[in-house]
Amino acid sequence: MATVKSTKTTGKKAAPAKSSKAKAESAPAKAPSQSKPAHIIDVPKTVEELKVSILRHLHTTQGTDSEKASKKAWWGATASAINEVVFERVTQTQKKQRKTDTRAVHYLSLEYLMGRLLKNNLCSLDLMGVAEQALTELGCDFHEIYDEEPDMALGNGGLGRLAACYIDSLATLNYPAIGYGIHYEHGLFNQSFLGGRQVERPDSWREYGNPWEICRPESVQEIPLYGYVETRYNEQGEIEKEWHPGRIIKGVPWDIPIVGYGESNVNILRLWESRASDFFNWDVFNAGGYLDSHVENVQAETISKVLYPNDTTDAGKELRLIQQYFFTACSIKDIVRRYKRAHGDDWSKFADQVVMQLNDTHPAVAIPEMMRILIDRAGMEWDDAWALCQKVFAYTNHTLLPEALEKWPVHLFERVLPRHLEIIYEINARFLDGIVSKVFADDEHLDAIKSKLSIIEEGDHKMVRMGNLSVIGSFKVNGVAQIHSELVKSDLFPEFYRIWPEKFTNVTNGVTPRRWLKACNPKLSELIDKHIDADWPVHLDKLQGLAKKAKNKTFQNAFMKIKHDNKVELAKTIKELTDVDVDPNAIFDIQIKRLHEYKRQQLNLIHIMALYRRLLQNPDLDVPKRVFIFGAKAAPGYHMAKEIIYAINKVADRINLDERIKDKLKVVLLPNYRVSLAEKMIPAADVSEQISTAGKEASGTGNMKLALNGAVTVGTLDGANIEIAEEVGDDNIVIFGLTVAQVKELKGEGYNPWDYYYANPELKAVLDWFDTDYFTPGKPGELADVKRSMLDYGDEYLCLADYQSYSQAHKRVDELFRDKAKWAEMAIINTAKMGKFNSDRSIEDYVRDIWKLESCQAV
Ligand code: 26Q
Repeated sequence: MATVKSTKTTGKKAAPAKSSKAKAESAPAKAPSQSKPAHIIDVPKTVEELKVSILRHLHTTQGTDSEKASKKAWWGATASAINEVVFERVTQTQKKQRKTDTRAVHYLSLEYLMGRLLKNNLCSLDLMGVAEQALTELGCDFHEIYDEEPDMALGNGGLGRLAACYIDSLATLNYPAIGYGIHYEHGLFNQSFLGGRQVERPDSWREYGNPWEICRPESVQEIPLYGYVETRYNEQGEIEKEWHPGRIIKGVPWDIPIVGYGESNVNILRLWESRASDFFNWDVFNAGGYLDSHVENVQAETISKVLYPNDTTDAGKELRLIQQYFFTACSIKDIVRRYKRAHGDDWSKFADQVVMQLNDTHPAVAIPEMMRILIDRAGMEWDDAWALCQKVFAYTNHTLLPEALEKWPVHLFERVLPRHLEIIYEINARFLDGIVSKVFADDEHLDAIKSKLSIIEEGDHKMVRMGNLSVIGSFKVNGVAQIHSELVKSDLFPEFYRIWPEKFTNVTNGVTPRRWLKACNPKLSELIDKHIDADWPVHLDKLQGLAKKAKNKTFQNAFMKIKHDNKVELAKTIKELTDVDVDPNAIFDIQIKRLHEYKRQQLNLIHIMALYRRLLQNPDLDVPKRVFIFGAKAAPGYHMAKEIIYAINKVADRINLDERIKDKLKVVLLPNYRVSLAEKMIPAADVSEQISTAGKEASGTGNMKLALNGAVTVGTLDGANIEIAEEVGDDNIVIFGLTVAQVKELKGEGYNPWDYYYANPELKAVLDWFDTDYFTPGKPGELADVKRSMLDYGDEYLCLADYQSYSQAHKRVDELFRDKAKWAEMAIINTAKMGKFNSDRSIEDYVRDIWKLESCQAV
């Protein structure tokens, strides 16, 4: 690697330019600010400045030099150089927000699936061209440097990635906001395959440090756990409660700057790391318990050790409840501390300044925690405290699946959070005796209604229902797509909806176009720049302007050439990861999402097997070549999901090596699906598989990312697919399968998958294949569980009922793909019509209907 050398750009300074390339090349000088405080160094803006800064950081931050630096060191040094710009903006943003003392949203989420930050931060700062040139001139391959960055995989899937998109939009739109979460030592596990079976290994994203984060010891919090509650009378003869915790845990905040796009704010994602409290352990230590104090340290540090890898509930796990309480309590203390700095002990403005968004029920324990702070700490009366609480919390529901609704055993709650359980009982009693008794006074089923609405589920094992707590304690409850929000009202919380109809609302999800188009698909972005205003990344509706080019041959060719180039790149990645050769001229049909029976990867699989069978019967069958590409992690304890992974891999092995079908069909399951792999797959997709059973997928967001990059959706009328269909029009999407109403009807009649099995010989033959050793030589029946799930176990997700329609949908895809012009037109229309699904629109919806924030630009 080279040292800094004189280049064409030496001495030139940057100015606003249309693209970062332009900026790198031409740069009139900008007068240095006279009033700049002495500590502020010039932030690197030109190629030459950035090179100097990278080299400086190679020495000072990485402790190496350009002769011997590893790629990791170059990446770290580049990130540190960029931080000079970023942290300057953090300070400006915080200063401005403190000065104006505006209302802010506090996004509470147990998950943030951030992915990598370098490329996105460069893109937001319009420094991509500058950085790429600087790294090239320093003798580095910038692609390789980008690839050094580990993904920040602090989330499972959709909900975690949504949080990441939302904090990006909040910063871009200059809304005062802070994201709170957990600083997991291990994010979502790394996945590999051994003999086709999923193997999980720990993810250690921070093993070699993380240049983006900064520790804030001055904001450490102490969090109580366990112990008992003392009830006593004060001097006025009133009852007072005091929680005597059995343990104190320390929460250490790490701040990660969230860089808004363009000239906008840099907000903060604050992640809490758990540590043993020095204060608490000192006693144990002095009492001669040196070893015991270390044991306590280990227990304390376990709290933020690892992300739970389930995307439905992990029933009754104590550590999970402690994680939830730990990060919510730290966050609320942080929020209250900041509020008190401006308002002292006057709580009257709190609800004007603070709104907390609960990302699903995971942080719902924030509600009793806030009550505890107000009553036990601030000495507020119950009614005043409750009135305040109900103005502060809003709850987003992300699922209708009954098994995914969180419940905690009462006895566990009582042991871990004794005071909170008391508060929950009190909230519940007042709710049931108050508004429920009033609204349903004349209902003959009042008792049944009460037991349904109660926060406590009665029975042999009493449970705390976090969904009910969230609805009762929040002023707004939203679903994440229109149909889902309707089902939240009609099926999930119908009685709550009767009590508070105005509480329920919808905010359809969205994705950030900065990461999911501009940064991940630079060629398409450049083409778009040439045809519409270059500010489309912040005004995504402008993509509409491409629709009028959809039939234009030159534009079609340019658009499809880029798709092809992206497919060539993905084919290389596929080769590297799986050693399978795929033809970029084939249809790239992609299903990327967590593995779950309701998402129906198994439906995709049986259809692939049917295609294979048709080809075996007639190898000359005139069908377009197809590559089916999957990316999916299964929760380590989810048996059937792991069996489906194994089945996909086994079927793939057999098909990919079968010369009889002449490469007309290929199947790959790419290992370790994650944000950075998604960024390579999505730009290369022709077809997007969104095939959940209608009514099961709350929204989906991969559907939006794929369509945005010009993929045609094959999908059910579920979640946001419905709204995508409305936007692109029926001609530009391939819809199949039962509707929500039809699913309900069929289930109501008593669904019998065997009827479909016997009625469709192809389907029967495919399912029977699972019993043989065709895909698992010498081991017949190894895949039989997958068949059983769709027959003996009742086919809960109606794969067989939807099979025929799905197969026809794919025949339609074949026909459409043969007509190159038609396909190009569809792809272009998909990109052009995705404006609605950008996360800036979602955030504006939240701001208007729920958060009521004012934008406050600091930069
Ligand atoms: C809960 C308790 C214990 C352990 C794990 C969990 C847990 C963790 C993650 C439960 C659920 C999740 C994640 C859910 C999720 O990602 N839901 C998805 O959210 C997306 C964003 O709204 C939607 O687009 C998807 O439809 C929805 O499935």
